[in-house]
Amino acid sequence: MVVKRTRTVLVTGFTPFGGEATNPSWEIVKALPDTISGWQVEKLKVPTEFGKAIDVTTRAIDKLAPDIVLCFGQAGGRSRMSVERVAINIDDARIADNAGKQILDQPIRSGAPAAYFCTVPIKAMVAAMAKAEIPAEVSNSAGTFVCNHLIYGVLHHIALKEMTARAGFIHVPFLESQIVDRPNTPAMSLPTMIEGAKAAIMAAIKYRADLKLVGGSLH
Ligand code: PCA
Repeated sequence: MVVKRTRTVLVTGFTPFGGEATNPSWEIVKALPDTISGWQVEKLKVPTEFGKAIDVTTRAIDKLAPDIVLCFGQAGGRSRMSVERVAINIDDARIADNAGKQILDQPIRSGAPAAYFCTVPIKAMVAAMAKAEIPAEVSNSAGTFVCNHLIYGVLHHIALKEMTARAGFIHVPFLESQIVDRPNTPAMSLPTMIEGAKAAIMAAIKYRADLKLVGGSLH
């Protein structure tokens, strides 16, 4: 007998940081439905802290064995939903994290690869959001703060443990409430970003469900 297990996508969002009252990434994740395209959607709130962010997320990966891990983070100043292509092995923080730690020019994992490519279908995810009339783009840098740190740690963990999970990261703009006192700064509404997240997740699920072989082409 073939037992078909429910497939799972783990989605994460961050706690507010840098003096903000909210973090759109967690607001988006919190509002997602519990199933998308028949897959289970597991939601995790991640602290904006070096080290701890990776620990909390990799523990959830080990527990849930998700087929897809999609992390969200705020990128204030960006005007579009940005699907990240790559994570680099460096911490170099402009501000302190939520534990008061400001790491400068340190590798995340010494001796580990300089970078990992995200393993979700980034172009298909951008196209799915564009089709839903939501501004989206591919981004070639997730920065060098806790967001890049987290996705690097997740991709490294999956590689070391030889898991089949695919992982990616989406940076999102500020919410309107965050730019009230910031003229000329882009923002996006929460409902729009939730729709964008759903479209991106559906595209990642479709790709993962169609994938016959581990390690197939990404586009
Ligand atoms: N954005 C930060 C960390 C947490 C978040 O939401 C970043 O871009 O690194």
